[in-house]
Amino acid sequence: MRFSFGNLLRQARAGHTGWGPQWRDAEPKAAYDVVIIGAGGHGLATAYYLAAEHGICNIAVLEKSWLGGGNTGRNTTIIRSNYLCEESEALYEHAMKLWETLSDTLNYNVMYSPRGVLMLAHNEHDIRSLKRHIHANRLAGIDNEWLTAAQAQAFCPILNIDADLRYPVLGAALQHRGGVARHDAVAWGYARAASELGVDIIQNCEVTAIRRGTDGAVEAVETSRGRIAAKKIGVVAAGHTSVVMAMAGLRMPLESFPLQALVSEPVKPVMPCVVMSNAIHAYMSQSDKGELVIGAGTDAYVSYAQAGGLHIATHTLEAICELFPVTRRLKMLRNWGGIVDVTPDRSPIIGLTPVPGLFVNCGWGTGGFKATPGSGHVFAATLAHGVPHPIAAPFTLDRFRTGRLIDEAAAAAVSH
Ligand code: FAD
Ligand code: PYC
Repeated sequence: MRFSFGNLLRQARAGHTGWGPQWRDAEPKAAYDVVIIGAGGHGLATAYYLAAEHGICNIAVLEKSWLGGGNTGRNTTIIRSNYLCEESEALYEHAMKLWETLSDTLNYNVMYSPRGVLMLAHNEHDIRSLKRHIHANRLAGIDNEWLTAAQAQAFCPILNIDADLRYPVLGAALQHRGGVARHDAVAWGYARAASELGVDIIQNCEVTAIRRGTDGAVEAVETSRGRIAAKKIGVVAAGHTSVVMAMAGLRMPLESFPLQALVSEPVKPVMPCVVMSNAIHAYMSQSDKGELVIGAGTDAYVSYAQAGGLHIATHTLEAICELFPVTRRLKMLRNWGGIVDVTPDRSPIIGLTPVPGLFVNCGWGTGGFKATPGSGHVFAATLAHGVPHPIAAPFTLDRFRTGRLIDEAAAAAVSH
């Protein structure tokens, strides 16, 4: 649903009178069919699809702080499906298709804007890697095309393609259907829609322990607001997955890193698309408020600090000023960080665990926002049926034992 006064009126008539949180804040009950740990976009989407598509509504989504306050509210909202491996193409394309109708599905404007994502090549290696992705994507029916430097500049006129740049632009891959959405609207939209279907969303409720019965299966969680029983638990606690899974005695193949971003003061529209560069660790788009949204690579060291190293932001801004000289005199308004959990093959883990009743959805690293609808959709089916949804099936925890990895290091698009 696009913004229009007609749509506003429709929302008002349906009892949704404003822009912002309108879900029901619930008190915890003693027991639920399913407990989801983490009220980020993925956890809320999972709860919504469980209720909407599988008829399971006796669900609690437990959040240690405020809804959407984790990576969902901290990311730079880039959406694309130009990944390399067939398994990932299926997953991210599934999400992309859901994005296209998400505002209608949720009756909430998530401001999805497919304005095009341009990924720059600065050296021979980048050219080969991006072209390999383009060929793989086109074989799978996913749009992605090669542009010369001049064509890239025609698509994004403020891009500097001078040959004497430190990292000259030699060409770019363009996914036209890629773009951005409004991150907090995604969290709020899923929260409201799930809440309307009877899901309990419980904020300020930190899970501190996972209890297992004599058969080893999960039976309850201990929280800062008391014990809650459940036969099925879904862990969707990006950045802290290892901590939560350790409560059930499981060690995860994950490392947690800070990833940071910043926004400039608002200016008139200057940036028509998203531009990313893996080689120089910087990317930029423009929000609907006019702020230039700029992102950096991860810190080099593991940490749970929700802020990245200042030297990383400085390096990113140097690169941005070189690529987009028009930004040189802009003031930066805000800088923040989130904690991303990264797997060895840079692909997520979605599915069952060795503990009966315990399911996990994690390891999205620097790139899980784009997957939010698809991730929630396939994880809900997996939780409902107790077997992996076909699209989720390759993304097992078990692949780190069997060696059937899904290497997406080059598609991750942000240095990590
Ligand atoms: P979160 O939104 O982090 O939700 C997890 C929730 O679990 C949190 O709210 C947390 O408080 C809660 N939690 C943790 N422990 C507990 C506990 N013990 N009890 C209860 N609750 C708990 N991805 C893209 O696709 N495109 C981008 O442009 C992009 N840019 C990014 C930029 C930055 C700066 C960052 C940090 C990330 C970026 N990402 C991007 C990655 C993306 O944000 C994440 O992969 C995605 O948002 C993860 O969503 P989630 O719902 O799994 O996690
Ligand atoms: O996955 O596209 C992405 C992304 C961009 C910035 C951070 N992640």
